[in-house]
Amino acid sequence: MSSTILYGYWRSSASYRVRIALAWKGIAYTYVPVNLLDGEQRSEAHLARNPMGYVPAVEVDGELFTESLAIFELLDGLHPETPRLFSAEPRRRARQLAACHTIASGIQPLQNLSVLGKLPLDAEGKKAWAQHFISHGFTALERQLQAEPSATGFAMGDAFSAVDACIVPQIYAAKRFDVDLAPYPRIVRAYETAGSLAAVAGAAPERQIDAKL
Ligand SMILES: N[C@@H](CCC(=O)N[C@@H](CS)C(=O)NCC(=O)O)C(=O)O
Repeated sequence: MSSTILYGYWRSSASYRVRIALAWKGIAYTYVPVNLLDGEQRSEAHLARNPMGYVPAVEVDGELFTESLAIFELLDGLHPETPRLFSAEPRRRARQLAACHTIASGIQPLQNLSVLGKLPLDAEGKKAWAQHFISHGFTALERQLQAEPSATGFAMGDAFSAVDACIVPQIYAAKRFDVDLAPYPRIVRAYETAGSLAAVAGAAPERQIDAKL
């Protein structure tokens, strides 16, 4: 039987993406917390898992994988019997991947812990920085979603996808930075639709064993 380990952190949005993906696919896994506030991500043990010193890392049968979107691809490939994260149709898949990257490349890296820590700004200045980049990316993402009809409320098309797995954690981060979500009705609708799934609810930060509330 295959074994899957997720190295993550309760509040990490990239870890949250992967928790959602694993739960959506019904893949059992062991969760190993890496405490980002204590700097465990920079330990030799963790750098061997993820050379960037980031979470998540996923270990499948002893083999390590990094980058949440690459992990999504891996899970679709290894578990074809489970619901897909990315469409098999190339055009829709490209649009889904682009929307995921709007979040994973265009928003989240700019408000990551280590980036905020390097800014010569006070707490209010850092918050304004994060709000700016989240709002900029959400404006683009809202347009991307508006171009994709959905009868069910999911982000792109009628089924849950990788895009929803990226939106839920990014809204969680947006709320932490008090971003006004009113201009993004399609993103909020996707967030609420995905949030009603048990798999998504169970992946919430506050439900993880390392949560400190
Ligand atoms: N592109 C990476 C991003 C990973 C990432 O930024 N992880 C953050 C938490 S969400 C992290 O580990 N930060 C630790 C640090 O900045 O020291 C992915 O999608 O997996």
